[in-house]
Amino acid sequence: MPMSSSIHHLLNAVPEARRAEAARRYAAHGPALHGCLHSLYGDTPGFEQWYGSLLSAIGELHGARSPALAALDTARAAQPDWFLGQQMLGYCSYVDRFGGDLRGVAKRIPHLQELGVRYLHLLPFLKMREGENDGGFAVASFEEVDPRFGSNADLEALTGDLRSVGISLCADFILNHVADDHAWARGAREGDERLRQFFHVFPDRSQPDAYERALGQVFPQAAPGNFTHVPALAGWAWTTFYPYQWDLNWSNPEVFAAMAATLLRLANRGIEVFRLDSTAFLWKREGTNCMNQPEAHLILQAMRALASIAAPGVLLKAEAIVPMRELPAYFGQPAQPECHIAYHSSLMAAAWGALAEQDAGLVRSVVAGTPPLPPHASWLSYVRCHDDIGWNVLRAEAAEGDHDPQARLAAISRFFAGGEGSFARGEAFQSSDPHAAHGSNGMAASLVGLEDTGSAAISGADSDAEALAMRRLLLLHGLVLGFGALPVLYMGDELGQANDYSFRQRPDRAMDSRWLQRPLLDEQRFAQRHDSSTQAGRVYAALRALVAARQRLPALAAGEPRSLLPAAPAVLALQRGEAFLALYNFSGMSQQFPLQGQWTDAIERRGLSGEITLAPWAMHWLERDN
Ligand code: OTU
Repeated sequence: MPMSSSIHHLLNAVPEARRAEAARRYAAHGPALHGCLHSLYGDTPGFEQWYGSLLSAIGELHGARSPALAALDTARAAQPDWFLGQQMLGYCSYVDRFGGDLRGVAKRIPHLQELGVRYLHLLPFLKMREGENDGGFAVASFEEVDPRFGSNADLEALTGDLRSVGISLCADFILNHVADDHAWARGAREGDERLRQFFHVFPDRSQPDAYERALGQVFPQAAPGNFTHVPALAGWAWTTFYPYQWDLNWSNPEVFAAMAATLLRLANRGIEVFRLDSTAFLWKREGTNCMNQPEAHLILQAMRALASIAAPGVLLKAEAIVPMRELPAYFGQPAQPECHIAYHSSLMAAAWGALAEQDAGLVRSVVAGTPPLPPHASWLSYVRCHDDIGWNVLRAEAAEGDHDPQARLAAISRFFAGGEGSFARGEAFQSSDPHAAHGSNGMAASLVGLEDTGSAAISGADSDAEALAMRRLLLLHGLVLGFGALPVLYMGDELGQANDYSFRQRPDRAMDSRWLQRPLLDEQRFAQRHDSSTQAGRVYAALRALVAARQRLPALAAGEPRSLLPAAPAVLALQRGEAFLALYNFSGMSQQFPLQGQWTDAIERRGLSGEITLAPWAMHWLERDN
């Protein structure tokens, strides 16, 4: 379809006052949108007609955007770097664990403001599958908020409240799969052939077995295999994750059209950042691990193009827990961009690995190997999240120096499961083989050893242990805040909250140790946050000091230069620009570092020069004196 005729499909439903701008955006992004979709679905009979109806849907949804969101679109289209500044700070939580429901989250906004949060990622809150639902990652309907958390009106009120104080709401867009009680899945089970085509359904095991030969497993213990027999389908459904999460068939253009409209409807409710969950898995190709396939990137580039046309104020964030070499593709190319943000899961895992090894080697490899980003793009840095620390993203870095990567990562995994001499209180994830490494779970405070020092420290009996654990906690947060990304705090970390072991008594959770790091906000520690005589108060004050320092240091903005200086094996010396140096001692031993010139500690405000001593597990942010 020539561009000129297709634009009428787009503009028909756009209010007169917005048509000129919409036409300009389509002129800029329509070629990429059409190109990606033609590459994906051009062989489908009636493709151009399908494309025209897609544009009509996009135009209608663009036209339905509120004036406030349309204004945000215009402002952000004019300032594409709006999310790269050193003031940007994220916070991630579950709705119920942070505020009970969406209205309760609104009451926590002053806490977010005190922390300096500008971006709030609420974990899944749309209507989720009844019963087991993978913490909400099994979506039963994209069209309504889960009644336990409130209503669509509550969501729109919350996004309005957040926007009014400069906080952007991020939500999971779970586009790889839907719950087996989603209307599409129900329809397929009831014999609707069109809806059956929304999924990958095989009549017998021949093709699943062929695929399985090259596939990995996400939950090898709790949900082995990637296919589930569904009697009502008289076949095997593709289920990368839990059996009740049915992978969508993205080779079907109807799936693309349905999910594109879903994203824009959610954007019109005020969601400003979409966390594209499991986005590595979207395209299946026999003989591969069905991750990071070229067509998956075309799908995301098409989503980016349509968002740039219909809702340019929105960001797309790739949740692709894959080796670092695979990550640049998720940003696309300047001429055909993909996602604005991607999780730097290798940096997160390497930082924890360095702590276990008391050697900065892994994190140095990852920082040195972090590829440059296209314009208007950023990494997301984080210490912990609701998921496991996935060790296999580090196989390449762990092999450096003639190490056996499997053995090296297994040793790290054992360390965080509380192995010999470890300060950590964590658990292995989906692996009972001590010589294998899949993932590790635990709250940051528990993994750094703060959990055991809580009570003793108050009595002073174990204050050294608490002080060392506190340094390890701040070391990791200092790296995440100093690296040059959009850093995201995980709820509870600001209070030094420890593991929640109650999942073991829940039959629907006991098989998934990720629930260790999904506690309710500890109201007692929350009440202590301003009291430095308490452990929670000491953590809160120290973290806020780091955030405050970062806010006034332009060198710490996401896009500012990053370089490594030579240092002892246990020390990461990260320079940002010409006048900022971060030193991180990943060991329990004091380390020396030769400073060149005069510097001032950005937190302690004292002068430093010459050979300085880094205390065990210490970090320092230094500003060069003029
Ligand atoms: C993502 O998971 C979510 O973050 C998990 O909470 C969900 O269980 C999962 O998708 C299914 O929706 O890499 O890209 O290792 O850390 O599966 C998918 C387990 C993911 C998760 C991993 C992650």
